[in-house]
Amino acid sequence: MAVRQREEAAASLEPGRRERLREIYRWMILLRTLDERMLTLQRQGRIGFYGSCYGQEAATLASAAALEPGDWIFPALREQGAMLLRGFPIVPFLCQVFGNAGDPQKGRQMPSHQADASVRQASWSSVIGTQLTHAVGAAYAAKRRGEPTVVMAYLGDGATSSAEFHQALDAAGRWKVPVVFCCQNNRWSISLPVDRQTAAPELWRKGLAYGVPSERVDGNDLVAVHVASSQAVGRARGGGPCLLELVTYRLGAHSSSDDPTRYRDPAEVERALARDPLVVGRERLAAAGAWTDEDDARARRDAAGEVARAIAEAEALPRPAPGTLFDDVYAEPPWILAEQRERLAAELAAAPRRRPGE
Ligand SMILES: Cc1ncc(C[n+]2csc(CCOP(=O)(O)OP(=O)(O)O)c2C)c(N)n1
Ligand SMILES: [Mg+2]
Repeated sequence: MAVRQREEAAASLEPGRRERLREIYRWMILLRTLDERMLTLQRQGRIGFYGSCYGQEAATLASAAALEPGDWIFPALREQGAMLLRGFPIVPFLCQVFGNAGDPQKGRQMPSHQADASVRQASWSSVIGTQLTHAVGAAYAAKRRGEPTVVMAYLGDGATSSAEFHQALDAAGRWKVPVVFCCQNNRWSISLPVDRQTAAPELWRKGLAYGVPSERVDGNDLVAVHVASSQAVGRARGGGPCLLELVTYRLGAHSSSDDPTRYRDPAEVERALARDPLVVGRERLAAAGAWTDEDDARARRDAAGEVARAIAEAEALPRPAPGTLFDDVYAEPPWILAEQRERLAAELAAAPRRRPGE
């Protein structure tokens, strides 16, 4: 399949899709608000680490919004916000970043690596590319069981140079499994620009080598992303894989541990800001009469209030209880762990202040 231009799709805002697009745009505002606040908290020392989606809100949310509740997401590094759109509550989402008692992962995972089976989202894969073979495995299992599940597997431009990308595409093409690969080409892999990373920077073409229908989409246009993703998910359900290259831009730092002014020309970022997905999305919706200045003001006000309330609630929670260290590993803990848990409880009861940091 050749690359398809999405301008015609971007212009089409049929009534059935209108409300969904407004909803996605509200989530984009909420995610932007959340990322800004959390990066401030990181600089204030209130959280240790944060990975932001800044500039990639349309690519993340408008693609995930094409899924049904029973479908799975195997994210890369920027798609945690999809969990919120798919119904995961914001307070436990934030508790994961604080690593506190409200964190469903009990403080054991690196911050920003949210995951929850209730919304069928696997963990952010810190090892670049490994989620792709897992996603193909999950899609293969769904196909063998005759389940209608679609798996959406995200990756960055950098991940297209990983061995797993090629293994996953090869297997998905061969087995015709229901997986949609969403490659967020944000132009950078930490400090390496995409044209220095690969001799074939039109990443969508890499899918064709494996017999996987592939196309390039404007990843900053929520309408284009949503239309392309909905079609891809529809084709995958009961059908085969496809690869979408969502062309976007990482407006922020790689993570809270990175300083892009060391390697990136600020003029490039200035140019990219003209195509900020929040700007593009607002123009798209407003041009179709689907978004007003009042809608915008209300959405921003609501997002600021909701984020502030959620942070206050999450930050007030204590650390995970030390005994939770022993949970979730064995269905029936072996005697040696049961004994250690009892000993820890006894020691803490005798000297409760000996917890580190207290
Ligand atoms: C296998 C592996 N190699 C290297 C790294 C270090 N690393 C972390 S993020 C990253 C860049 C990822 O770039 P990309 O796939 O484009 O995703 P983006 O960060 O742009 O969303 C690298 C090289 C890693 N985590 N895993
Ligand atoms: Mg990248």
